[in-house]
Order: sequence, then C-alpha cells, then structure tokens
Amino acid sequence: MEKKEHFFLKIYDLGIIKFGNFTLKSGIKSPIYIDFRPIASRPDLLIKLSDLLINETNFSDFELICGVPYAALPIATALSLRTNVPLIIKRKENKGYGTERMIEGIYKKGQNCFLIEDVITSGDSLLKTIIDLEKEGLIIKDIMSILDREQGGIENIKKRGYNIKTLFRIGDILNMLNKINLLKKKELHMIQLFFKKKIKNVQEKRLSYEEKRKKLNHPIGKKLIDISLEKKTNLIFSADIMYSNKILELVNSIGDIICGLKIHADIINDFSSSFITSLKKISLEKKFLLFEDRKLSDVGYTNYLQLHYGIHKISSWADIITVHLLSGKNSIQKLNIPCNMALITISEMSSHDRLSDDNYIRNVLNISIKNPKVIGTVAQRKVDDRLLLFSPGIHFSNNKNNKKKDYIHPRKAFEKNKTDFIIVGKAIYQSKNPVLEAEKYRKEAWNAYETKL
Ligand code: 6AU
Repeated sequence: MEKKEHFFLKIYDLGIIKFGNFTLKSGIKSPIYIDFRPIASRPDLLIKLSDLLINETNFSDFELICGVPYAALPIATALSLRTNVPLIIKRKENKGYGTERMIEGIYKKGQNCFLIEDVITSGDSLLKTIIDLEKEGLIIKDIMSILDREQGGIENIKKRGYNIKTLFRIGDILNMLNKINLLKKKELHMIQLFFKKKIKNVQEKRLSYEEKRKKLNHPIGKKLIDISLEKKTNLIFSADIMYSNKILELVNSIGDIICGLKIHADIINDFSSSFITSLKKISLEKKFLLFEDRKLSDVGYTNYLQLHYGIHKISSWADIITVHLLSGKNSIQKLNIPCNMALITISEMSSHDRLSDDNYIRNVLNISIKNPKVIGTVAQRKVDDRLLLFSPGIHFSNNKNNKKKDYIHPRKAFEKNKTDFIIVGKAIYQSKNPVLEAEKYRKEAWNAYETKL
C-alpha cells in the first residue's frame, strides 16, 4: 500500500468520514461528510500529513503559509513548523475591536503565500480567503487541498488562473475503502451515484444565455445576448480588411447571420466618418453589435485619448472595445466610456506562444469581474460565469500539419472552454463563398452551444 493510502487509513480510523444524510454549507444534501478537525489532536498524524504535502510542493518558493479557516489552520501550522516558512492566520470574521485586522501575523505586500484547504467542494470558502489575502497585497498562486470532493471546486479555482493540487480525491478514496471492505455495498452504491451525478453536472453543463444574462448588469452585455437568442447566432465576424467598401459589401451579405462585427479601424486605408455611418446603419438594420478591436493597452490617460480622439473617434460609434490590462486596473477606470458602450478585456491571447502566465490571466479575470464596464473577456479557458467568454483563433481545419497551431475547432471552444461567442475572420473572408462559410460556422457554433445545455 502506498504511503498516502496508508496515511488515509489512519485518519479514517479517527472518524473523519461520516456516512448518513448531511446538508453541506452550500445547501447541497450529501450522503457523506468529511471533517479533518480530529487530526488537530494527533500531532503524529499532523507531522505525517505535512510530510506528504512537502513531497508534493517545493516550499522554498514560498514566503508565507496560510490555511483556510478554521479546519486547515492546524495543518498550516504543522506545515509551517516542518518547512520553516512563516505562518499567517486568516480570520473568518472581523473581531470588531482592536486593530480590526483580518490577517494576523507578520507579512508584507507582494509576498508569495502558499494556501492550504482541507476539503474542497465548490471552492467558495477558498475563494473568500484568496480575495481577503489579495486585498492585503499578498500573492496567491499555489494552493493545495487535502481532499477534493470532485464537485467542481478544483475546476472553479483553476478557471480563475490559480494552480491548485489535491492530495486525495474522493473517488479514489471510496474505491480504496471498498477494496478493503470498509464500506457496505449499499453505502458505496449510494455515494457513487451521488458523486457521479454531481461530477457529470459540473463537467458537462454550461449556463444558458438566459442564465448568463441574469448575471450581467451592463446593457450591452444583455443586448448581445438578446440578439444572439433572437437570431440564433453566437458568431462574431472579424472583418480584418483594408478597404471600407469591401467590409460594407461583406457585412451586407452576412449581417443576418452574425451577432457582432469586429473591425480593426486602424487597418482600413480609406477609413472615414461616412464609412462608419453606413456601417452603423447596416448594424441597426441587421441587428448586430459593432466591436472595435483596438486592444487599448496604454496608461489610463492615453487610453482615454485613443478612445475619444484621433480620426477614429471610437467612442462615438463602437458598442464594444477590447482592452489589454498590461498597465493595471487603473488604466481602464477613468476612460469616461459612454453608458451604451462596454469593454472586453484580453486575458489570454489565442497565439500558442503568448507570454501571459496563469498569474497574469488570473489578475485580468479578477479585475474584469470587478469592473462594471467589462462584459467579458478573451481567453483560452473557461472563465467565471459573470463574464462572457469570447473565443478567437477559430477554424474548422485546426492543427493540420501543425500549420494552424493557433486555431481550434469551433466545437472545441464550446466543449472545452464553454465559450459564449466565437470570433472568426480569415476562415470566412478568405473563403470562396463567405456567406456559405459564415453560415457553416454559425450553425456549428449554435449547435455546439445547444448540445452543451
Ligand atoms: O480568425 P482570424 O484568425 O482571421 O482572426 C481573429 C481575429 C483577429 C485578431 O486580431 C483577433 O481575432 N484576436 C483577438 C481579439 C478578438 O482580440 C484575440 C486573440 O487572442 N486572438 C485573435 O486572433 O482580428
């Protein structure tokens, strides 16, 4: 028997798993309840657990250790004693007097903190702790849970860009307990059924557009969804074309099939206000939104100037503009954006050699969720349900001969990333029959969305 399994049997003897009818913190009913608190009274097991965790992670990378209150606190303490990495203590609630600190211990802004959770279910308590630690300027990148109930928590945390690992998974544990006859047949069947159903729900289902709409506050986000539902299209056409008459001609013919048109105003040789007037007219007639893919990325004031001035005067016509957050959250805070215009952030580009790492992506996602002007983001992974996900880098013939490394099939964007909208350019405008091709993409993407509901 492996060292890990041997350890689990020892803690199992302490009664950390209880069988029956339980209501979890989230309100979910469960036939199983896992509680690691008894380990706090067994220093020998706390040491063993710390050593198992040390085997999984290189603690020389960390300046602090913190446990999600309260069950993980003794574990974090033991880990700190074994690794010599200083401990900080996160309070669950403010004590209401004295210093009113939420985090106790000695730390400073910018320190890299390892976070430990005992049992992960939805990941919600973990997220609360992460937010409080980040508010203090601490950097959370790596997290470890002792046991994953396999109910979506790990996925939930990963999609926000954190590295999270788990020592044990409930499925493996139940199999092991069953193998050595520690579970009654009926018990095992009930438990497996419960977890199977939950896992399937978490992995397979996605929110419908109607459900997503309820989570959005910005009128442009709601409008984009209304258009999609009405026209049964989640296709955004990327008209990366240098001549305005060509763009107008194409948009006239495929306007009925798309929910958005994305342009790069700065590549149009003959850009003019009359082009914009015509484009706006078609967008209103055929019902689609106008995206300017300007990818603002400068400091706040320059972004502001680029948005409102110059020959493009983007804020006077675009419904949506894309922005990078390389300059930080303040770079998009004072843009004076019209109320009927929204932002889409770029968390993760579609290019396979992109430079953004998980930490950067996580920061962009967090800023995006908190900024009321942001309706969604471009990323190559599933993101928080409060954001719309936009997927460029789409082509039917992805990855063939390694020539299209930056592209994925539209179905994959919905299956793997649970995207909301695909953005397609060359695959449509370089094809022999753009209308026919656009319709193929629309149909594929809409079916992919519907089958995942
Ligand atoms: O389908 P394509 O590759 O011909 O066009 C994709 C369009 C281009 C890119 O500038 C843009 O999508 N894009 C973006 C966006 C939308 O911001 C992000 C990204 O990660 N990759 C990408 O290609 O206009």
